[in-house]
Amino acid sequence: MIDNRLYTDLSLCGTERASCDIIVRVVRDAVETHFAEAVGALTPGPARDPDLPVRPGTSLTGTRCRELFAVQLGSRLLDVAARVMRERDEGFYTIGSSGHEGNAAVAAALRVDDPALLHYRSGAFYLTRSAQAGRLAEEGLRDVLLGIAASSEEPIAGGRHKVFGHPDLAVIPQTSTIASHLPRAVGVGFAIERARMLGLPSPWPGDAVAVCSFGDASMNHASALTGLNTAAYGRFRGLQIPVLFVCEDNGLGISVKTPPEWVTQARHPLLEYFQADGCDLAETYDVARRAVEHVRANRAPAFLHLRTVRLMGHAGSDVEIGYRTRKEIAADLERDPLVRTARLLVEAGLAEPDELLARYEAERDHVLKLASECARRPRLTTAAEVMAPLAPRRPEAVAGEVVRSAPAEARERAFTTLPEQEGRLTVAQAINRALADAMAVDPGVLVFGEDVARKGGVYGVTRGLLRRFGAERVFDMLLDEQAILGLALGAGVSGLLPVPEIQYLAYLHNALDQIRGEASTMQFFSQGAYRNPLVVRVASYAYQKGFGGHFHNDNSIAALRDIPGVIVASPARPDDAAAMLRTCLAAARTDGSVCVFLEPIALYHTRDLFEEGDDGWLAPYAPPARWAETHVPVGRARSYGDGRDLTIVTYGNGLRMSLRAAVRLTAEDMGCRVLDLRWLSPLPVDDLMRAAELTGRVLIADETRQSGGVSESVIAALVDNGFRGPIARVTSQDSFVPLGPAAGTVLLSESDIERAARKLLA
Ligand SMILES: Cc1ncc(C[n+]2csc(CCOP(=O)(O)OP(=O)(O)O)c2C)c(N)n1
Repeated sequence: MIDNRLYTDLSLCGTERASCDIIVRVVRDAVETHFAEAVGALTPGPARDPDLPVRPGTSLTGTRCRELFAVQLGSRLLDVAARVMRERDEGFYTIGSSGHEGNAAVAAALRVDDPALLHYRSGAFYLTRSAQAGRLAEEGLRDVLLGIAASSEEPIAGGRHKVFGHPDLAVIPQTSTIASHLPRAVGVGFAIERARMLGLPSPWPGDAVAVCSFGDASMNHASALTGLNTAAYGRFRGLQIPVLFVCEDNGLGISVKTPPEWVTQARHPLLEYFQADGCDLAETYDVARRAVEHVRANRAPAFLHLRTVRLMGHAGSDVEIGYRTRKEIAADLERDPLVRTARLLVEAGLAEPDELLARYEAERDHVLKLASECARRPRLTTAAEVMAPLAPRRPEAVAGEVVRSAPAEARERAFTTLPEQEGRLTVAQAINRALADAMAVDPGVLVFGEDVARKGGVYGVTRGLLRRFGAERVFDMLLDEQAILGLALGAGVSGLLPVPEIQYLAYLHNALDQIRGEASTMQFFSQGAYRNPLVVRVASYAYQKGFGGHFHNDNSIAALRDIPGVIVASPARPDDAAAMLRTCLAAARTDGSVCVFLEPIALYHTRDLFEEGDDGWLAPYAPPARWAETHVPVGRARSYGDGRDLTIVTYGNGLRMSLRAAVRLTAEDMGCRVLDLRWLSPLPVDDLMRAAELTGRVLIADETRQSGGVSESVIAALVDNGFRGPIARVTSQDSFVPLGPAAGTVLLSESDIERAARKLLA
């Protein structure tokens, strides 16, 4: 029975550190005491053959049950250790798995090579899988304890976070953003089948099942709904997506109750549904096996609903008594899965209560000793150490990869006329040809998004790719940017090279977490063991003629530029667009880079620069033999003109406007040079400084907004690096872009640039 006195004390606790320590201890004691009392009271049954079912009607044998009890116990003691470590200031993470140890049976129903994306309550799953891989029990425990201790020796995140992950166990680490891994899990399931279909190598076997677990409250999240819906939609359309969703339903999201039966009622109707009492190991094992078998055999998604409990609160310092009744807490304890498995063993005559209690104590000592050892292991001590795996950059290797072109026959199949023989191309045409070239050389390149296949994109950029490369590699997705990016992340982590398209920049924002929280953190939290190479093409910026309004003319990229490690490319000209796309694809392949490729919609089909009919914005497509010399490394700008009076720093649409303004100014003896940044993250700081020093005066022409726009960083870079000359900037307004001619009132214009330049030169 739970000790009510202790919980009464708890309600008096404040949130000071000392009080928190008491809370942590009291809650831990309550769970441990309950285990001892409940197991001590069990009545042994007649001895059964351990090779037979541990209980009539189950497929779980006594031997397997004993093994799984061992990992369940290990998982429970990791939570105990996390709390003890916290009390000693040796541990930094106390969200535990107590009450969810039934997920050991889910792991047992899967294979060690089935890719797993796990909920943070997956201690028992992880330990089971570790044992399945032939590792010693102690190794799995140590992995987790090193994570709690934030030690740099922790095998996956190296002390950067406490996650479940291991490259040898096919466990892909997840961030703390609940549910954000479901879209990726669908992508992994999709990629298992797609790689098999295309005959491509994959880290996962062709008959693998992707598994993805999450809590009941998380199931309400938009990203979770995206994952569930995408899998169901794919299935509805006849696609094979072997993904098993496991909802571990403890009825709570921190303090908020999930209405009873909500998960059952709100589950996706098109997903095969399995449910089990997650506190009953034998039942969970039987049902999980059926669910896994369904997914594996049918290559179809399924939803496994496990009813669990949450013991020891949400995390160490959570004062559960503040929002739950004692009766509710006690009812959870009565369902303690560790006690339930102990009962299975005792009633099958496979263990004595005293033996299990002695084992608990011995194992507890062992885990706490391991915890003390782990707490003494090294931690990350410098920013350089912390950041080492963030976004590896090997520019020489990338340059080497850029020149890898498709064999002549493959190119001839890909193009009716080779693009280098087509004459001068527009930006849209150049990107289209570079995509085709990439697809011809690398069968793992997949192009997908909204309207990219049959229609060839709203602006025709992907036109013809479906016909040439087939529906397996060029396909339309359902209308959900999270689904598009999630699929890309799953494909990327599975060895493919996804090139998804986001139809308009504004719509990237409602799926940004897939880049911000998921894609960009993968190498950081796995020390490069897992990576998600990605080139997201985004139709971007304003100045569209005839198709106005904010959402088709968004000019904000602030949310992208502060994501550590993400490459933001912003080509303006056709030749740069093709070369920079090659660079991004090579960086993705070589370094696993996450690249956002911002395509200026208004320049897609632009032909002229200075005068009507001058074709000044067209450029020829470089043949593969010239890809080395035309290579544009990440972080290198392009300079125009040789004026000595003023440097105009710009990019995107600003380049064309600045070049036009510069010609007029130069004609009046005001010598201008124009610098196209081309890369907005990382900024080409060296080129910027050189161009600035050459004239001693800088005008920044920035089509993004005044607040949070690119110009802020350019000014900061100039000042930080010691530029002392005058600096001015012209930007768009801090406004959304209105429909029709009014758009011009809030957007940077050519005359703004010219006026500001004259002022700076006056
Ligand atoms: C997107 C996001 N919002 C909020 C949080 C903070 N948070 C962490 S866990 C949690 C509750 C999750 O509950 P549930 O999915 O039921 O899982 P449980 O903890 O009960 O296992 C919340 C709100 C988060 N991690 N991510």
